[in-house]
Amino acid sequence: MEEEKKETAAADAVPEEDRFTYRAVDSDNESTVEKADAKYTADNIQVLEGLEAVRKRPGMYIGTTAAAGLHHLVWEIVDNAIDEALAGYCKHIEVTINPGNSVTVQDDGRGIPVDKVAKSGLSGVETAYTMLHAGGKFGEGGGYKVSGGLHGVGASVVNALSLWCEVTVHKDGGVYFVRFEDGGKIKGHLERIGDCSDSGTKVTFLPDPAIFTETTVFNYETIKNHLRQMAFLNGGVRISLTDNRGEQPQSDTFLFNGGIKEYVSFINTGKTPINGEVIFCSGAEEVTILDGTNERIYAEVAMQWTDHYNSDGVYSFCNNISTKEGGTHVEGFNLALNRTVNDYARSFKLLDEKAPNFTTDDCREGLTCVISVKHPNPQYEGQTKTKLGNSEVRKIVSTIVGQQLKQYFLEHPDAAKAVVEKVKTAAKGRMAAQAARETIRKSSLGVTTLPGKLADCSSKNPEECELYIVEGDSAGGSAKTGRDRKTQAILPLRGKILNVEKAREDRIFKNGEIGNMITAIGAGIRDNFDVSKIRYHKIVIMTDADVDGDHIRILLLTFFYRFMKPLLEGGYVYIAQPPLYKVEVKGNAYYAYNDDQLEELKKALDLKPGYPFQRYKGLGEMDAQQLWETTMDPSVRKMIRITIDDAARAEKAFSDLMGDEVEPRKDFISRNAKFVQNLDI
Ligand code: 1YM
Repeated sequence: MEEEKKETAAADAVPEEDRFTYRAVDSDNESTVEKADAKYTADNIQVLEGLEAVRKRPGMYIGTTAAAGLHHLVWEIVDNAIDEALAGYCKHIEVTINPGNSVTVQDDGRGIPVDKVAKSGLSGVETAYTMLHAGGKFGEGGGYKVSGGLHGVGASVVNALSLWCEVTVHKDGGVYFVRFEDGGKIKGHLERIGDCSDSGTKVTFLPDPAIFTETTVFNYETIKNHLRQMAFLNGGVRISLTDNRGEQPQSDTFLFNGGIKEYVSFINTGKTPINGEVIFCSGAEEVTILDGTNERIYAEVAMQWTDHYNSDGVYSFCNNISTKEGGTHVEGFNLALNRTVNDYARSFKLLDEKAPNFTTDDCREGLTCVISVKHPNPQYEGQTKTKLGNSEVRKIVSTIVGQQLKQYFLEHPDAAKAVVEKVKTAAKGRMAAQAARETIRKSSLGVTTLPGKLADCSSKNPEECELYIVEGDSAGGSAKTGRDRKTQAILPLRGKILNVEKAREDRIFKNGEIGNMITAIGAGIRDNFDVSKIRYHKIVIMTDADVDGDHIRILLLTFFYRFMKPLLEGGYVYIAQPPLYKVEVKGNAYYAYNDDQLEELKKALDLKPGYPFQRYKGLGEMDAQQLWETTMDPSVRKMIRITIDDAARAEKAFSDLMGDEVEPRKDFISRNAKFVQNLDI
């Protein structure tokens, strides 16, 4: 029985749910929207529609009813509180996970309006929570809704998908309360239940298990990561999270007065900056939107170069939503970055007159950058609707960055020169790498000469083929002898492979061990990597269960991450789990993969204290037969499948590990080592 556990190799930089961004699609109701609009403009309530629609097709509103959709409910309510903060009225947001998995979100803003809304005949709170598409603008007006993409539908969607939902508003000296049940039915109208001298909104809801059939259990880490990101993107707002489900409450508080500047520092933890502090550019521009009113588009960009070689460190957002596919804000940034760096280098004669301009990729090597825009009417495009399409944003971002980065360079000549040096090195590396890549391309086109160290398998069907990358020649020898020759290939690695996080690309290609891996896998690298060409559908990293083994494993994962990302995305990479102990009783061998198992084994076999057992210090101590029986035989082995769910999270994990500071690395390795030990319970 094969047991393969999924795990990500990542830490916690950017939240998981960034993978999906869902927005309500309301094509069915387009005509209704227009009619209703004309009728109800006075109150800005767009469509008064029941919540049954949401319960009937929850996926349309929250994307999925699996765990991501469940958490989406929290994001919706938090978004409303963040909007209130962005409007300038709220400083603190508290999220609490209650026993029983209801969630409370509380803010200290103005409180949702409690007055009657003429067109619905209900209070503002009831309107917001029971009417689909109730815009957020009844009452005093002020700041447009920027958080999330649902434009005010959030509250009613959450209510529709909850068993019950309670809203308490403190406003104008009164405490008001309303409760909804069974998917949003008002259970006694909004009522004044007391007096107060503060203001704010508190919402508690319990997701309906009839909708969330997969799970109704909230994940602390998921919520924590999301709230941290919200706190980075909305500097100055204090957001705290408490989990009261366990015996001991757990809690975290996030407050980043530096906003996205601090986000960049956070992502760069452990890396050595090239240009000192984080560079910050920001600005706003007035635009006239469809209904003739003027609104502002805000843009902020924070950036810092480090001595790393990655070129994927640009994270972009619109209205607090991650725009994974980029868009006009990123284009505007790229334009300005390219122009500013080239202009500076040329005007200070840092670039040879005859040399071609630096490319945008050259300028982005080692750059970590967060771009955040707030737009009253964002248009999303692309396959996953995570690409910002508004063309006016290109100009706004490029103007802001163009002017302010130039200014920064002029005021900080040392930083500017360091950046240009870095970009120059990147350009050189790019040219050297181009040449090296050409060599590799040719080699993978022609009759592939497989590396001499590779003991290939006989099957040519990649689906059943496995490549074991084995630490050390001696373990490699045992693996070669013990394996199933038909489906299992062995590539021994001698010592440590090059740290690709730190090394220049051209050096990476020249490294023998890496060259062997590229040829063995046979699908090229980077942009030319073609996952359909891989020669093995399982690539298994088999290292010793010690610190060196951990290190080699991480180096290999970093290599795959940088050069063959689709391998990780497709779940083709595994980590073998060799046993730690062997006990021999009456000629039979028993294996334990961790300390607990060893204890269980002693009990099960009824061994006297002091009965001898072997502790494996390395793979090399196992003979071919043992290695096969314990670690390679598909019918008994345990392996961990590595997947990368979130590129940014992994980026942080890898660079924490590979970066220049020792502490995060030690920390990660020990965490990681523990994680491996705890696996096979
Ligand atoms: C815990 C969730 O919803 N706070 C909140 C919401 C609103 C207001 C203040 C508010 C807005 C306005 C005027 C305005 C509103 N939300 C909605 C809707 N916290 C939370 N705090 N006065 C108060 O925008 O003009 C309507 S008002 F529709 F989004 F739910």
